[in-house]
Amino acid sequence: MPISFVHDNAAVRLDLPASKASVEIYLYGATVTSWRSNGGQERLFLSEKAALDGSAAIRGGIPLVFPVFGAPSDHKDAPKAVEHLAKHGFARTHRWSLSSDDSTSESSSEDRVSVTLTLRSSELPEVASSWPFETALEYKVTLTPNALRCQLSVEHLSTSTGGEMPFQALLHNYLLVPDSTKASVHGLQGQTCMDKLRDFARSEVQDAEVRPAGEAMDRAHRFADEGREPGDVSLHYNASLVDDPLGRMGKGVEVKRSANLLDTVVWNPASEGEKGIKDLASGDWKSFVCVEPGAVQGFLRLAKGQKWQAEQTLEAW
Ligand code: TA6
Repeated sequence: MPISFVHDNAAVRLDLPASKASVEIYLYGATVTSWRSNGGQERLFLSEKAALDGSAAIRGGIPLVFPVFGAPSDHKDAPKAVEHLAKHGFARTHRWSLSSDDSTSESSSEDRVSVTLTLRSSELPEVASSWPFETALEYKVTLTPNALRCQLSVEHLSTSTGGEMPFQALLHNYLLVPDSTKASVHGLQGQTCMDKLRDFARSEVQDAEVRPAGEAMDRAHRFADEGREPGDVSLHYNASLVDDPLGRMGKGVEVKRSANLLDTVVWNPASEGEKGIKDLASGDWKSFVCVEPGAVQGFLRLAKGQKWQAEQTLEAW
């Protein structure tokens, strides 16, 4: 079966047996927790200490950030409507539903399989007090032998009683790496970097590669020129520097995205930062670099009845 339920029905799994590619998505948060590309190599980091019982956001994989990135107070321009939201919003901390559309033959073939999950804010009683809009989220995940496509749609329902809906969104990819001190992120040169760990200081990225190199990094990047597309960003494992004698991991992961995801956040807590994160085990910081496409500087706005769509494709190379 290309689509099955796993982990006591808490997650859905897609399989492409011929290529040994697979993906697992927890309904809680619609969080992708495992992506194995061609040959079966895992590409995402998932903490051994991650809560998988719906008691907290899942540490690892691809948590979905919506409708605010970080704490509302991180944003000078945060609209009143997001003021009472939890860090990274509510999408990652609620159980989504499986859409019935994926039972069609279109959603699965020998080299492609998809599933769609949905979440409606009006069905989440505890969100109603902090989010005055009726929002319908749809998340389609498509697996092909060497890539994972994640499509997010945000609809501000016409039945909503609020005015324009302000929001941010981001795909918080925890990319598995053989050694984060050796890994580098390419494609950010010339972008303006906003450094959360240096009081949100701004500077231009001069180098062709950005390396966490063992120091905590928490930065959002975007081109300063209005309307300039972000382009693709890639994570390089720098395999020649790390212990991967069989070369099983390949060279890295390419992060492609729709042009409306203008920001790329790069995050690694390093050894110091990791100590404050209870669902990371000691040394986990060496196993991932987060490369996160999103729209997180300033707020997008949707009028009632409007839909916003964005997507990323991760490709192993
Ligand atoms: O994407 C980077 C970031 O916003 C960091 O500031 C860091 O806090 C990280 O996300 C993880 O956040 P979490 O709420 O999952 O601990």
